Amino acid sequence: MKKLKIGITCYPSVGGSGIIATELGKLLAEKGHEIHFITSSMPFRLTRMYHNIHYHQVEVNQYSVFQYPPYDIALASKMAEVANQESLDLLHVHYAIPHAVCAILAREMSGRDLKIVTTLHGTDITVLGNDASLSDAIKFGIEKSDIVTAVSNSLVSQTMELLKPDKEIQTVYNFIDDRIYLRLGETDLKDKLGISKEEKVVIHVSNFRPVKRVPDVIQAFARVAKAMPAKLLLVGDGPEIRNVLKLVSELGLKEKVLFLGKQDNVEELYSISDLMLLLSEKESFGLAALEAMACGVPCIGTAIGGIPEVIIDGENGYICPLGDIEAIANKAITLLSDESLHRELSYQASIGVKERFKADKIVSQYENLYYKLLE
Ligand code: GMT
Repeated sequence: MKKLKIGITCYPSVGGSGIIATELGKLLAEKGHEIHFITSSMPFRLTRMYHNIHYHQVEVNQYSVFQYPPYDIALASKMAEVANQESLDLLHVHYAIPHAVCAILAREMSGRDLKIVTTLHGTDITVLGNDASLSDAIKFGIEKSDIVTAVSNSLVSQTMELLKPDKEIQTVYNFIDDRIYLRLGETDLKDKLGISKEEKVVIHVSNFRPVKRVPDVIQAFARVAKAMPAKLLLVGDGPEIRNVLKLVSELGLKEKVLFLGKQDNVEELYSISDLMLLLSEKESFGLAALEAMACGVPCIGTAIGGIPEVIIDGENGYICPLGDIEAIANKAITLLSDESLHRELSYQASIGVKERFKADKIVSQYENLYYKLLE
């Protein structure tokens, strides 16, 4: 099969869509394709040198005539420039707006039959899709892309319901690189974090936006901590952090909750964790739950969006109604107090993830879409 030249655009800063886009680029490069990241800054997961991965920075100049810097126009120009210079076969963009719309403009500017694959990640639909000033542009981005994928069946249905695009949208699930996400052997990390051997470790990883419902995590953990010795690891940072700090203090949990901020090697933290809580009110997939499960951590999630496609109730964790703190805490306490149940769910978590969301399998699905498009 001919090796492809692929341009990838994503939000390069911390976030599930940036992680997936970057990991996809790295794995495609390992398969011999030539990858060109066209982004506003270096994707944060691009930590080592690959001879066949190139990075093209989008530069946005600030002129006094502009009230807002013209990022979208600068991105489209860069996409067209790279497409022509490098003879790209296709652009794979993550997020309908602005990225798909910029890619459509770039195709026009390049004058070439540049193919566009768009992957929807959630926020572009579930949040922005409800904004009347943006929904037509999102629909346009979807309809004018050559292929559109979404990261869960739930996101496909929500997009169809909300925007009614005249376009087929296919589910291509997010994936996990099981060479990185696996349960690491015994370390002294628990000790270093001041967690004793008998304490259970509950973890939550997110960008602390209101949709993540971190206060629900704290409330559920408060009940767990009453029932057994336990610590809560909070990983990430974002707009809700002050409210969360306040709640932790009000509930007298300061000694039991560790605020770890943004962390790169989360697999080390998952490897000392017994349970992950993902209690969001919007979540198209829940990549953090997938990463945790690959490290053998069962998850409790809400019956929202794509979460029930990742966490299978009673098999590798539990699904609870949104905001039902009692139900969440009861499930957590049952799971953490029953060693054999925990062992079984933990085993199923890591095994199931490898079967359903293994990187090789999902990356091949994207590759097949590219080849079909270029036939
Ligand atoms: O969760 C976020 O707030 C970040 C957002 C993003 O764009 O990175 O995550 C979305 O994409 C991830 C990767 O596909 C999914 O795992 C998240 O569920 C999705 N977030 C939402 O739907 C809120």
